[in-house]
Amino acid sequence: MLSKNLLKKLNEQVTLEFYSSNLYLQMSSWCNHKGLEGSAKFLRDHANDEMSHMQKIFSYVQDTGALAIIDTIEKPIIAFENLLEVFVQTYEHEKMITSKINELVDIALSEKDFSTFNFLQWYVAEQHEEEKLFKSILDKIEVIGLDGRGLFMIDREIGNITIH
Ligand code: OFO
Repeated sequence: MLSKNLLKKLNEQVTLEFYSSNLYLQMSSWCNHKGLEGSAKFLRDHANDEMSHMQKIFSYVQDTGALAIIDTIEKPIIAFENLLEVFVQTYEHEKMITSKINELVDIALSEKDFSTFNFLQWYVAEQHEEEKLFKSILDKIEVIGLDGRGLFMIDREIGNITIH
């Protein structure tokens, strides 16, 4: 059985994963609008991935016999300076999510809720991959640059990334 505090935090994470999905979906629309089809596809796929993160926690909360609650989902940012800003934002966002997951793990451990601790290990590994992925995109942008054909090349590269 989940403690009151852990239930509250897990439900907050459900809402946050919804926000992640909306953020990436909104970013994909910005990319599409700018003709950056590769990045638009990648971000749209990633938005779907975030929905699966949400669903996993939603189901876990329900499986414990508790009530999963979806709170108000914050409106995502809609305008960006350029593609670099989009991916700086994604990287910063993922680092924030990692800190929220770590917080959850910390609470589960301190409450000796080993079932939830075990459940959260998937998210710990996932966040490692997510940060690595978005950092690698930033590194690519830095190497290739966004000037002239660089933007076309980087967009194609991003479009070729497959989401696991
Ligand atoms: Fe991008 O990992 Fe969930 O939020």
